[in-house]
Amino acid sequence: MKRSNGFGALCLLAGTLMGGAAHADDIPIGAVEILTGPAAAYGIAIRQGFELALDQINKAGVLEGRHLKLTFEDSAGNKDQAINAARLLVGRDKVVTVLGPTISTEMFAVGPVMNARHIPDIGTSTTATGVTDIGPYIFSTALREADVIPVAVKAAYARGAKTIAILYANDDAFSKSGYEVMKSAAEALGMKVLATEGFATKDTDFSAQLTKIKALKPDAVGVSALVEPTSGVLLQARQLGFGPETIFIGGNGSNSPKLGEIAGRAADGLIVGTPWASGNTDPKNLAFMSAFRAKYSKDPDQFAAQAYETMFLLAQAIDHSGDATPDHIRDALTKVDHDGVLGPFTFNASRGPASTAGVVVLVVKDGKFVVLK
Ligand code: 1QQ
Repeated sequence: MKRSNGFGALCLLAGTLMGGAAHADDIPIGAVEILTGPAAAYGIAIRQGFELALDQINKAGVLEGRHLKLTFEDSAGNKDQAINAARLLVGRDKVVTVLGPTISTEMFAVGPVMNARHIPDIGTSTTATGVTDIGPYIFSTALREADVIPVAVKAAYARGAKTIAILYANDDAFSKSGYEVMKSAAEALGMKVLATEGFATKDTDFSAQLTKIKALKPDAVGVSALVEPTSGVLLQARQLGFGPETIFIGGNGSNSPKLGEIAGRAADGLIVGTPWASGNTDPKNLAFMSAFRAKYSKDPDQFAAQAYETMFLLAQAIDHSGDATPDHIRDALTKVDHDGVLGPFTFNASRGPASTAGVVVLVVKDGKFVVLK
């Protein structure tokens, strides 16, 4: 394995550099993300994070003249489409690494296929328990619900919540995992779980579940679901008379600006934990934020930040792999060490983020996320 010297400096330089053309020595990588349908806000943010990082990496030229060439395939949130997309990237484009898919339900379908083909696959937003247990080629740069939700539940507890009811989408791997974590985190604090209600991700009417829960007068209501159903739950909860005295707690799925776009002020008061917050004034984060704003005329979200960071980790692994073959990239990924917008990052022995410190709890105020004080 070879190690080139320019990589660290690249990250600081990168924001000021310009784009590049296709190259004979392109290194093909692929991404399977949700670019259409109700969960597209996640995949679009992720694509923006990848593309910003890619511009910077390719312009800085740290891969000794080689460029990363990223091809996207849309999974639309469908696990069969995600498998086909990943197969296409490997078969047609000969990608040496796959990024994504976006949701854990898709990763549990795609991961085994990539693992069997010995193609490294890095989820940047997959937070269910067990994702990286799929096999040695599967990595995740996202903190799991198990790492983040207990911090949010603790914040609710500290604000006086002694009882909780939980609503969750029982047809989605991330949502189920988040529910289990919420329940055990609440129980570990001595909170009483008054009710558990399920629904399907596609549902739009949650009034039966919310009516039952309202009668129990819980101090907190946990919602573990993707952003569209979470928004629907919040809108209906307000219509049914849940007021600010009830603390709503979300999971990773609610941590998208889409929540405020759909639910508006009905989302106010929801608390959620995150590994990345826009208010982080570390110079690396400020540089990322300003480069992102310059390219897309809007602020990044957590999903964009995780994707941006992941591209730098992958570039470092490819650089250190020497020959950019999937097996050598996999081995190099286990040793990456990068201090970027998520703070110092290495993988643990299970190929997830080594550090679970630094979870920030946010609260929605006027439809926007602010740090919970
Ligand atoms: C998962 C998630 C989703 C909210 C990602 C968009 O965390 O499916 O694991």
